[in-house]
Amino acid sequence: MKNILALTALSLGSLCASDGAMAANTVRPIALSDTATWYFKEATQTEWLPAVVPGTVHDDLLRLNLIPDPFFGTNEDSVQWVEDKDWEYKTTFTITPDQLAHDEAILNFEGLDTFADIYLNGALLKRTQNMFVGYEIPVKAYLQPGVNRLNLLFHSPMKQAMGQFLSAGFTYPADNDHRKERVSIFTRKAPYSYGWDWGIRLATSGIWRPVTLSFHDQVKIDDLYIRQQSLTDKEARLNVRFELQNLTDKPTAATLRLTGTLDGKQQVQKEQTIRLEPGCSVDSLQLSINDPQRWMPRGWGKANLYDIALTVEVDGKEVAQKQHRFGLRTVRLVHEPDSAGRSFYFEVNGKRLFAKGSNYIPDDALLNRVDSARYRRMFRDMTEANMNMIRIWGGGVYENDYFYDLADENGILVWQDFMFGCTAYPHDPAFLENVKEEARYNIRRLRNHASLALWCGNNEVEEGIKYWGWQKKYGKEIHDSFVKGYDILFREVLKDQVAQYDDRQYVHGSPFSANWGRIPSLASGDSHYWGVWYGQQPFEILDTNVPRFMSEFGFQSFPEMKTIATFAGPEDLEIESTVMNKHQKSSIGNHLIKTYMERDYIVPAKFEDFVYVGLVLQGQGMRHGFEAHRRNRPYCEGTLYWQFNDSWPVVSWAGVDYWGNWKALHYQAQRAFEPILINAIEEKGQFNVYLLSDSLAPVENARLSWQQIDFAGKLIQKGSLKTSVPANGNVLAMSVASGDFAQKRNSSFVLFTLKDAKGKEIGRTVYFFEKPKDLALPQVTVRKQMKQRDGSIELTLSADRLAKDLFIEIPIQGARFTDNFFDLLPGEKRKVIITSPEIRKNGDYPVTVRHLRETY
Ligand code: BMA
Repeated sequence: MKNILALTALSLGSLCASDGAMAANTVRPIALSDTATWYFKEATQTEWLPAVVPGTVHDDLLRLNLIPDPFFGTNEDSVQWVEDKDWEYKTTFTITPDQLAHDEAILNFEGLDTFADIYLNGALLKRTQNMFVGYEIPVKAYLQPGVNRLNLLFHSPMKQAMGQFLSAGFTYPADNDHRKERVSIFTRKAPYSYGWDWGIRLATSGIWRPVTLSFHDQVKIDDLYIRQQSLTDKEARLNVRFELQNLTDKPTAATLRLTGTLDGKQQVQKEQTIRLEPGCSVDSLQLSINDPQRWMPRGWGKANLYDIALTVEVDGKEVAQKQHRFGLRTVRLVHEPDSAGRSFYFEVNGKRLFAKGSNYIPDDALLNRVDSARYRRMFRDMTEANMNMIRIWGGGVYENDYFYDLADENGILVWQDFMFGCTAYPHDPAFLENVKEEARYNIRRLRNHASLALWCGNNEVEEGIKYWGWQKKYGKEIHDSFVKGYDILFREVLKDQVAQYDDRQYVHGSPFSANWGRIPSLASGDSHYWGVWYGQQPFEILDTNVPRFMSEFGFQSFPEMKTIATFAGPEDLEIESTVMNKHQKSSIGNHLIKTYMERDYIVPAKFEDFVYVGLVLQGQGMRHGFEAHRRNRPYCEGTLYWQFNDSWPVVSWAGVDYWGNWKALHYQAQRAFEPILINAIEEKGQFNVYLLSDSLAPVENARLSWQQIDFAGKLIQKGSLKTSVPANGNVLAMSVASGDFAQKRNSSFVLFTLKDAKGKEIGRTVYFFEKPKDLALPQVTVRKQMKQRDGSIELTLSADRLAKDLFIEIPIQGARFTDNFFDLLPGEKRKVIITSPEIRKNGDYPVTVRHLRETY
């Protein structure tokens, strides 16, 4: 149950440094009560109502039917009052005299959203002002035998920040903050909760992360920091630094034991006895691991993880333990001047890595709904799509520990933004202190994770200051203060915090300097290329406007119909209906989708066909970019699409919708991110076929075969050639005059396959010569056979003529498909497995199939 004062797994932080950096801790907490129940109320009311902790006011109101589902219809509007109120939470728990006899008791709040006054038994323990910081509060002196009362008063974020807003003298350029009084920038609270151009506004309050109480004797481990000092094939040397607290008032002799374990087998152990003076001590032990097994990113090998554990014994008795999983690897951002400008690539274990991935936003407007199954599903979405990197974008939250654990296990590198995005920020001393505390807490919490690759100051703040017209809008004085604030916050304060607490690299912001309107700067650092979309440039511009690292580019689509049906009724199914517009937060979004669709597709008349073609358009367009970025290695060494996920059901740039359904975009990413990709393109009158590999193994004696086939299945011509694919590099395997493929350009395609020396297929691609709207697509009915069992449906599809961009739909949210949004070739028999725990052997599921030609 969630409504308990959880007293299970504990995460302890540093009292020495008065913050709460965490690492897994095995000091057994004593369960005070499994029945503590939480209550909440609006501050001016008298009646207490049952609450669930962790959670938010919105979650509690929704569960009690006191607000309507904010995601449905236009309900967003009717729940906005919640953010203007103050809210109280309370619970009681019982303490025994035995528990009180321990040397210390720690009340640990892992996250409070945001302005909370914490009271225990009539005493004010703390006033908080930062959602991103966890607090460990020593409470032994406040506890009493018998019943103890814990109360929290959450101040409305609007009211709390209104004084700052009014005295600032101007409104900050936080365009994504959907209220006239833009207070968001004053509050250290998830920026997206105030609205975004894909986001509902739900400015939440509440105990959003676990609360625990634990007891400690003699010694408490406040922090365990594992640093890799050197790594060769023979040996890894680690420095393990720890912060210990002697909780007694006498010097204590403590025996420290440090162990390193891999796959359950102990690799190394070290022991040392030290004298701890009362209070805090910082010390370290050296550990060397022979024959180190490296942590490899996805696609390059196994993500090996060692368990590093520290145990403290006093008088032969274990009094404290802490452990963390740790990966041995090197990661370096190579961000150096070169002949073109300035490079931007990750070197992992000494090799250049082409980063394939996406930008992650918080997966829900109500974050407590994201349970561990959902986190695991998201990592499956990443790994199945051959991704090796995720950027945690700066308008959301620093994720919970589980997210980084999954990233470690799955070999997904994490690019971590600090939580600042798309606006200037204040830089007064109080604000900077608050930010420092937030940075210190999160750096210390996350620095042991192998997956963590980079710290980045913010998202698009410098770009805003330079290019978004703020100079004109605000005048020189205010604009100068934005520039000064930027330098202080992102070039000094955060940079210094990273340097102080971690060995990782830091970049002040993303993009580094490039703005899509100013092409020359694409040659330096990472870029967000919005010429496609905002600039209305064709997708083909991505072939030539290639950055060193594409950290964002994107294109919107409506989510598929079954997702739309979760927030709209049949009467709302029009592009511009009031309900659809509530779920389209980009004012120019629909216009741009239509504009691009007209260029490449026949725009369908029916709403659901428009939704479907929009999905296809987004997927094909983005794929063009992925291929261009890979083709341009080593100049360009990464592509992260905007955006991986959604925080509610909405029209957006996402590749995976709120309910976990892959859009065409994510299937196209999966294909374009295959370790070996066949990429055919017509360039300057030549028909060129590239083989693009980021696999560490070269392929010798491979065979590339091609067949030009018309839409009715008739072979026009074919050929093959022997080739090889270099390790982690590209080759132009075939180059012929485009004129060699002059026949039936609008009614044929070329099917490429690549086989290794043993004849195993290692690549496959279908190439079309013309835009979809110029193709003479045939009318065809797709035959389907279904075999059903509990949990899955096996679907076999076939057609005598081409069925282009075929989309299979099943009205089960989050159902997984082994493939979807593909071209069913003439005469081909294609098997697709659909899986979902909801599928029953004898259930009746209307599986439908549509393809492009059916939409006009
Ligand atoms: C990007 C992001 C977001 C935004 C997106 C689409 O650059 O960083 O701020 O949602 O553009 O406008």
